[in-house]
Amino acid sequence: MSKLKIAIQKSGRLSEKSIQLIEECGIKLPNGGGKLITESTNFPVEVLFLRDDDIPEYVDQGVADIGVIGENVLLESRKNITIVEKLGFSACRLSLAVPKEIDYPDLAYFNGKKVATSYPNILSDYFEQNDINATIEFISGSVEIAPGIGLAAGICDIVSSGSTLLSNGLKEVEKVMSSQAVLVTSGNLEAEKQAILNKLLFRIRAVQKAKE
Ligand code: PRT
Ligand code: ZN
Repeated sequence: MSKLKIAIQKSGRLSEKSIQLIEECGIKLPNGGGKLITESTNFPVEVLFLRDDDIPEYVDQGVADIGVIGENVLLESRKNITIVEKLGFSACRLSLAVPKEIDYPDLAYFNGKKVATSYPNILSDYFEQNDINATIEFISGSVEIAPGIGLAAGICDIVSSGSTLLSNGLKEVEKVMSSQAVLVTSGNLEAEKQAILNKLLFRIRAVQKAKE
């Protein structure tokens, strides 16, 4: 019998909630051990633990059947995979921010400026849609320090409470997108796997309903 392969984040902001979701669906996972792949003992699923950025590619290639990622990572990946369910956790937004002392007029402020981000695809689409001509500087982490060290005039990064921006002397000026954790699939599962996914979705919806 085939098993549904679920890719979740190995360690980070989505990990705990992803495992919790699986367990709340009554799916037992053997605990710990630092394994990268594990099987449930009472439901036909296999869980793959990966970096969140790699999940879209794994799902697109069919190495994993479904995955749990933030909408920001999904959109940035530009992969042809679809959301099957919004999961309601790890809510955040992707926003543009500038040094707090800037007298920010509107989006045109970014014309001719450098903006640092880990989300170059989403940001370039956003600038293009809004007719802004800015230079995007890709950095993979600690984006918030870019304006302070003179690398960029502003940044585009994930914000949740806003305290990271504040402590780096920045202020949020535009929201580029809202995000939450979502369940994704490539959309071409074999019948047996689709049936397992349907069963899983039924349980996820029941769990979510119970929380309302
Ligand atoms: O190692 P791996 O690549 O798997 O993990 P990662 O470091 O890329 O991702 P991780 O674990 O930081 O975040 C996973 C996902 O959680 C993101 O893709 C978002 O969808 C979601 N999420 C929710 C967040 C936040 N909230 C968040 N606050 N992702 C990042 N942050 C960071 C942000 O980058 C900034 O540095 O937290 C800081 C801002 O937080 P506040 O509360 O100070 O505003
Ligand atoms: Zn990541």
